[in-house]
Amino acid sequence: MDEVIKVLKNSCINISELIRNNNSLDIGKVTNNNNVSGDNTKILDIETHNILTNDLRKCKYVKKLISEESENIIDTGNEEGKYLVCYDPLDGSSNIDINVGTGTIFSIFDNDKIKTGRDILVAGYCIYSSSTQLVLAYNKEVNMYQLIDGEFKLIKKNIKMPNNGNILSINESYRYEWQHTYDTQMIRNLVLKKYNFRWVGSLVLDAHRVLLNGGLFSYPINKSNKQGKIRLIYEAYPIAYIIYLAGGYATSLYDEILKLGFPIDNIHKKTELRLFSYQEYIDFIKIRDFRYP
Ligand code: AFP
Repeated sequence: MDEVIKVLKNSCINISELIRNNNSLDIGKVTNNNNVSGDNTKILDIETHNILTNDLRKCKYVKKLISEESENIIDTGNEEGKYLVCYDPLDGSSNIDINVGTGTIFSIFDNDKIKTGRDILVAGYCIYSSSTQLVLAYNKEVNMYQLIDGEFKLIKKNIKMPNNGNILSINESYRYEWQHTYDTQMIRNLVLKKYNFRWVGSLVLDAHRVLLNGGLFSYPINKSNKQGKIRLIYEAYPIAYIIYLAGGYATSLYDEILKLGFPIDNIHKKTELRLFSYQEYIDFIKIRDFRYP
């Protein structure tokens, strides 16, 4: 396992270098292809997919790979391989060319023991923003590292989320397309409590804020995204695992994300995603289940 984590760390360092040393307008250009989810693929999406896929293929402990940018599961052909590694190589592609933060999200499973998101062995993400930071959930602990002088140095150990926050993170431009009123009611309640809005549009950064400062992130289903927009295997599961280990909550409307079955026959399946610290979770459940206030 340590070997696989080492490979992921190195790939993230290489991606960070690629982003910092190239013209963001060039690497943020759209290619002629859409990915399997129908998103416009940018040059950096492909380059980051290639870095991670080539590096992980060479690691003899890795058996299979699931990437946002590959239609099918990739078999590495490694005979000793034991692990499945799932990744969104570059989350937040719409932010590349305007130099707003992006990230890589990943998780590691034992390839022969996968039923739900609860079977994750390691989850993590790397943020490429004003600094490059890695968050790793491993051995029941969430730790945060920063890339300083070419190495990831531990800067925060055993992260625990606060009981509540003061930020509300939702793309309200879909308000009239939401399929129910719970989010609208939640927004009203939190605004009355003086919460402030923030929406980066890169899940990895919006989730990072919830992890460190508490609050709410919500991406409900809407008319254009009838199943939700967040990809279950390589976005929602790993973020949910990290938030959960740090004491927070990650759900769809009714289900815990980590309890959702692993969609092996539909690896790009999408879901709703809500992330909460404790107080916001309680508030949301009251609205959803008791129509309160
Ligand atoms: P990709 O950049 O990996 O395709 O994912 C972007 C994303 O799924 C997620 O990171 C954001 O939270 C969400 O899209 C933003 O969506 P909107 O543009 O609809 O606000």
